[in-house]
Amino acid sequence: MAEKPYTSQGAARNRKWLWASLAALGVVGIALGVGLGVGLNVNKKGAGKDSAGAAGGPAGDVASTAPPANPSTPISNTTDPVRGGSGGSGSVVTSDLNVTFTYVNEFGGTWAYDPVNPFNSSGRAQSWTPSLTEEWVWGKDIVRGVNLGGWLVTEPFIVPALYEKYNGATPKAVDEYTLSQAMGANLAAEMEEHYKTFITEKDFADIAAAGLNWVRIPIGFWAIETRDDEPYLAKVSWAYFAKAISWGRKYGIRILLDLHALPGSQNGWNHSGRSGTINWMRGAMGLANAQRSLEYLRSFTEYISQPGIKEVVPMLGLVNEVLYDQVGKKAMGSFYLASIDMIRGITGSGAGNGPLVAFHDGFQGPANWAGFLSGADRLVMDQHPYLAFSGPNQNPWEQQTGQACSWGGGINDTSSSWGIMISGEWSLAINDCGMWLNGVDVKGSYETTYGSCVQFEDWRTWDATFKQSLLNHALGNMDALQNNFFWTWRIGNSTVRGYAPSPMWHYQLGLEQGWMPKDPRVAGGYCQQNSYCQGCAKFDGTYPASATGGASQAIAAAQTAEYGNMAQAIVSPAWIVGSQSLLPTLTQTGTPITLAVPAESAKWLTGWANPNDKVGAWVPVGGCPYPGPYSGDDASVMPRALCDGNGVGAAQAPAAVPDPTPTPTPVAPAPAAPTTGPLTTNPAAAPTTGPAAPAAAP
Ligand SMILES: *[C@@H]1O[C@H](CO)[C@@H](O)[C@H](O)[C@H]1NC(C)=O
Ligand SMILES: *[C@@H]1O[C@H](CO)[C@@H](O)[C@H](O)[C@H]1NC(C)=O
Ligand SMILES: *[C@@H]1O[C@H](CO)[C@@H](O)[C@H](O)[C@H]1NC(C)=O
Ligand SMILES: *[C@@H]1O[C@H](CO)[C@@H](O)[C@H](O)[C@H]1NC(C)=O
Ligand SMILES: *[C@@H]1O[C@H](CO)[C@@H](O)[C@H](O)[C@H]1NC(C)=O
Ligand SMILES: CC(=O)N[C@H]1CO[C@H](CO)[C@@H](O)[C@@H]1O
Repeated sequence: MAEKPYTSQGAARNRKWLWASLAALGVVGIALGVGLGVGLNVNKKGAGKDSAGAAGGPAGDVASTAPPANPSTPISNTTDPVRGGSGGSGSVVTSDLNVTFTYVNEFGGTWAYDPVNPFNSSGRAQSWTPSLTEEWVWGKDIVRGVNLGGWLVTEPFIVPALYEKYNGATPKAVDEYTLSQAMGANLAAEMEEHYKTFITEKDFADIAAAGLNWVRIPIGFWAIETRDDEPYLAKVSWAYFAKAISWGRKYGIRILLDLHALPGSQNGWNHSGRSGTINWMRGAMGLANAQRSLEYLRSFTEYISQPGIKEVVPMLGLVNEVLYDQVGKKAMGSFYLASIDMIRGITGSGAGNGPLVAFHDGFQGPANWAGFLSGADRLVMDQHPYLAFSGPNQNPWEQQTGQACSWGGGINDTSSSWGIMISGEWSLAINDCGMWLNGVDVKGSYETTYGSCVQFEDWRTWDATFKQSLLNHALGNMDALQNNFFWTWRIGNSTVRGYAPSPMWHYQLGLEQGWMPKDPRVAGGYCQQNSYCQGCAKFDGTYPASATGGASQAIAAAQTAEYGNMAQAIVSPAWIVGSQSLLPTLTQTGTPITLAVPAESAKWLTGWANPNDKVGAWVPVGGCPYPGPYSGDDASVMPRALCDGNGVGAAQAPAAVPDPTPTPTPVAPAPAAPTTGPLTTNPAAAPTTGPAAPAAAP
């Protein structure tokens, strides 16, 4: 989440690098023999599901299903008689940590885990949600989701205790970058303890019991690897994501994998890993960081497209919350298109072949993206409609609920005309109160204007009237947004205050304390019933065919022309314009990274869905110096010449040393330095779409 206007903090201006770009590499987007060798079998059709009310109001939906009091039963002869089995409400579950708890689910949900045949059994979140061995029907089934924020990508306001401990450190922990530095030698132990305890298997059972059926899980690129001196804990969060996949299967919860923190930072906010400048599709390292990002999306895609996994992780979010004003629509769109080409090259197109792919709208709303890549195979538009960050708001909640309801018509129109829309984040907050919501030790606009936020932060003082306002607000949002993911499932306690200090963002607490609905289906029709429904428009459940993997998936030619060149699309800061051919770039000669398969799944999974995908990984060109991944905001690091990859004549000193507070000045492209080999212009500036050729041989 996030959303203050971006403020430059100059944090990345700590190194001066000489750079030079290179010659020789392939086009963006890997190209593969498309037809997937791996059996991408289509799910069995779901049978006997209740409709979740695509066509109707709440009345028919809410008829509750009596909980079957099944005892736990063994599914098959199992190597793990303790954890294996299945059951309904009242049965006893043993978790992967050997913790025992009673499964309680008033909506007819079941859990199931069969270690012998793990991929053909699954829990069911509720009687009205298809299990993972059944098909999810877009337009009929509704995503009622929640984010697992603050877990695999930490945020000060979600896990304040982690950051409070290092508030006095040097540097002060303000984002995961500085937190990792502050933890120092304890990083692995402390961060893994957080992963192990903040979200556990039991949360998946509780999420199903709350009537929810999807989770969105933010993850940082360091789940795959870190490079050079990036301080994040590498690879460990992936092991926890893999656990979440097995929990999702056991309890029947689907997962949206959300790449939330990208190399160089895509928004300059703390939850991108590092707050400060934006160096992704922007600045001297904008192209190289984007190429790295493509490589990470590739590893994720290969993992989650495997049979047995793809049913649990049916959606991949490309990039969380790019800061539109700083990066620009063309740069965003061209990265999205390159990603989609790469992903569909791996998975093939059409229903059942790899994940749906979601892109974030940069807070511009669906009208801004009308027609974007129209015709693309299973492309999803993601918006994060927050009301919290538009100034020191003292309006009554009811008025803001009307605002939320007013979004419903546009969502329904876009669903009919373009494709699937989700609201990947939203909250109950209509002001920016919440401890460290605006960053560590940063006061928000409300506190600055009115002096105190404590009445919104200490939920223990809330009365029934206020809780009802929040509950109504939840219902209005859920009704208008339809396919939605609340941000977030849990806010951790502050050690200083002794309670969770951003309660308007805390789903689980709201459930317990009465400001979140016990059954989210009751939201159906809320806006209409309360006369909030200006501009309401019904969506009849029929998406354009390409949106759900039906016939005619082809991106309109005008769109591929507009967004087909990733390097040329980088135009920020303004000094880049005209110098794109000098942007540092990577080359596809590395070893691709296959994500680790948990030991218990090693019999069934390789981690790599498409054995024909053998293109080299995007890596630095040997012998060419690069600016640091976060340092490209400064014109002084922009190369003046191409690098041929042998270090010969590579580094050309910048024309001038920047003054301490440089005003960005246009950099004239310098003539290429003489080298021993032929210099070419940067091939990354070549068009990126169309059937891609195999990249440069490793
Ligand atoms: C489990 O094993 C026992 C004996 O080894 C056998 O009698 C039984 O049929 C098996 N059950 C299943 C579900 O395979
Ligand atoms: C859980 O208990 C079983 C035996 O009851 C044991 O084999 C297994 O190693 C334990 N797992 C953990 C994570 O402690
Ligand atoms: C379960 O999987 C096994 C092999 O993994 C397969 O033989 C069996 O037919 C599957 N059963 C069902 C009900 O899908
Ligand atoms: C958080 O604080 C509340 C009191 O506000 C307490 O009841 C709860 O147990 C605490 N949670 C944790 C995980 O310590
Ligand atoms: C959107 O369409 C759905 C399905 O027809 C309907 O239930 C809902 O009320 C509509 N929302 C708005 C805000 O019009
Ligand atoms: C400085 C900074 O990046 N602050 C952001 C930290 O994250 C919160 C929550 O997402 C934002 O509101 C801040 O703007």
